[in-house]
Amino acid sequence: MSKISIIIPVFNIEQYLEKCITSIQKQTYESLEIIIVTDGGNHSSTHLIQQLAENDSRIVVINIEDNQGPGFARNIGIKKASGKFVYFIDSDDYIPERTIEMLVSEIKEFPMIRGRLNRTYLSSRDSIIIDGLNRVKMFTDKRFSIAKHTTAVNLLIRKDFIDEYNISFDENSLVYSDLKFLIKALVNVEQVPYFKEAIYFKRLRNDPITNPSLTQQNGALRILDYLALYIRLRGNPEYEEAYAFLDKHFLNFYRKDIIMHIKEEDHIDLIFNALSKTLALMDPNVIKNTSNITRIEIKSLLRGNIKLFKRINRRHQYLRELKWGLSSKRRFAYFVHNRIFSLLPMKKKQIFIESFLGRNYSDSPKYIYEYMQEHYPEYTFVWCFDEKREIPGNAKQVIRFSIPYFYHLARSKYWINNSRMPNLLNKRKGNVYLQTWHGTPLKRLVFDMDDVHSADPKYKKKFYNQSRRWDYLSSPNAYSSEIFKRAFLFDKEMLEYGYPRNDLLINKNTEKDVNTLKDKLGIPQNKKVVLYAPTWRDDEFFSRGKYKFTLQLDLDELQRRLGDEYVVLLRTHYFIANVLDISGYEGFVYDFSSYDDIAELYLVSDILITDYSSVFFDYANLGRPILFFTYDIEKYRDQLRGFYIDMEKELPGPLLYTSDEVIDAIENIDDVQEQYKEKYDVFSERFCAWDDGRSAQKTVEHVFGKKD
Ligand code: C2G
Repeated sequence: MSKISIIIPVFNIEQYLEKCITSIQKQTYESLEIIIVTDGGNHSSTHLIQQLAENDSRIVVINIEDNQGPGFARNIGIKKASGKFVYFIDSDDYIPERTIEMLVSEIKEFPMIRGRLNRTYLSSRDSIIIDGLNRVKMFTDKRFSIAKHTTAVNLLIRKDFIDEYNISFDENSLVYSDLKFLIKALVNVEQVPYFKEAIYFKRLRNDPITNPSLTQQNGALRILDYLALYIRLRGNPEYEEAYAFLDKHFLNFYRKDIIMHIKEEDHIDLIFNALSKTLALMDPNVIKNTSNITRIEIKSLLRGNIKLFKRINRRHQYLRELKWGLSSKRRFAYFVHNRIFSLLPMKKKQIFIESFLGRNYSDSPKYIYEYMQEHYPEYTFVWCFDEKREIPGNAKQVIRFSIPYFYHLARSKYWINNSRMPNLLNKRKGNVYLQTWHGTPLKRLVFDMDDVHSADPKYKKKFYNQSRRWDYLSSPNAYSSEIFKRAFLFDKEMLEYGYPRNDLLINKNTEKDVNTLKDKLGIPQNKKVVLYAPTWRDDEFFSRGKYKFTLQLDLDELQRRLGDEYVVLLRTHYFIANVLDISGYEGFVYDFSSYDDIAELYLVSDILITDYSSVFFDYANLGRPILFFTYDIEKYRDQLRGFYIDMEKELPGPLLYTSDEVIDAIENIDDVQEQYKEKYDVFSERFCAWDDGRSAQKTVEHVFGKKD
């Protein structure tokens, strides 16, 4: 068995490293030398690496004091390698267990072999189905295309070939050092076998904001890095055979990457000279097949005329957006919003307002609206819903994503929202955005999450962009303020006045009001009420934004044991797309999932059952008993989200795991309440202290100014 040296450069990567190394240790091909090159950084993984090395004699650790980039680290690794072949893997990636075995079995007499990559956001995806037939393809003339993604990972290459041609990574390039390695190797071979199946997991980092991979880093630096490398390669006759590939690669980089970066005109200044100088090296024939506007733009670059270039770029960006806008109706609406409606004057006293993605008239936006209707009549409102509805006051209504929706968004100086607004919407200069959010966090939020298991893996990046538009953020308690700052990377004004949505719970908690509400809801006054309001699960969905919920409460048993005394209100989270089947339970179970305002359901209920939903933080304002039906707590806590508080210790009610336990607790609710009294008091003090029935007023006064 020939020895393989696997080289792994490590830099500030603790979170993913273990998965990477264990995937190598589990290889069916065992004759390995695992060279870990730690490349300066914060040393967070030192302990882990030491531990791994102690238990596996195949691991060799090289420590570099100062960070000098992965190219430098890999070159050191190559020098140290004593195997017949070298293989590169990145420390945040991992491989299925037969990868090395398969590469070794197919390399035959060739100097190197490459395999496909499978890109993934999750750590949990492991296995790859390999059918074993016709799996290797030979690259000859088109062999340079394997350098297209500028990565040398998943390449098995002979050590004596590396030495013979003195092949190395470019140490002056931080991001694209692999390109030189690949080009130098490829000009010295005629054929490269290539595995058609993916045998390598490349991790797509879900957090390009606080934990970016190299290619996710700052645009200007990355672009300058690329340009300098291109010059070094394109100016070297040794690589003549690769010139055509390099030119095409550069043009693509320009069209896909540089163009995006210079959407913002100020970004041009920093890269203009380097870009102009670099383009001069490119074969002019390469641009012949591009669009007119790209050609004209590149010509202005070659002339070194920055003013002209900026002008053409402006037009080019406009045309690109228009082309994009013409590709679908929805996109066209965004185009019209961003490029046309946003040119119209802004209405200084108009407020665009929405709650839970237009799904209902509820939550803090509702209470802010109602307060302003009474006390700030000079403001006009545009409410956004997914269908027209009856609401008090004289607000205009628009349907989400209709043309009037985009029109009023652009014209309203103020936006009030409790969840997210579409990613593609530009915020106008002068717009003021009050984000009220929708709950004290129990489950980890955005930048406090590791893997993202929900339907949209780009969640963190999108969330970041969306939250940059917020000017004010409502906070219900000091605990939330701290989390919001960190998890949302929020550094603007925090409005620490409690939740306007909870004003009702303080101001309308009287028998008379409760009975009036019961009549409005159509539930009997002579029965006690249990409200079941669970949250959604990140990994249970039909498609993006459409989640699935399966009822685990045994309604038969519930009715049998509690039916004389109680009625049950079911309330699923607004992400849940399926309707629960409650036929046969009429008069006992009521489905209020699509009812507007959960605060009214809190008021009429005597007991709340929930799980990991933030509803209990608000409900605690009422001082009534809360039960936690947490049948899947392990999965939820350990795999999906993780919690901010210790559910076992800090909750104001018991954790229950079966339907029977829930029923038992309801039957003995006085004992439960007594038992949790102390915890309940501590809990309310910590989370409900700011809710004093005047949150809407204080919030409005802060944003819109106090009335005399
Ligand atoms: N909600 C509801 N019905 C449910 C669950 C929730 O009406 N069955 C409403 C409540 O107002 C609740 C809010 O939606 O406070 C948020 O719901 P969570 O279950 O807490 O879940 P999520 O939308 O993920 O928000 O910081 C809070 C977190 O972000 C949670």
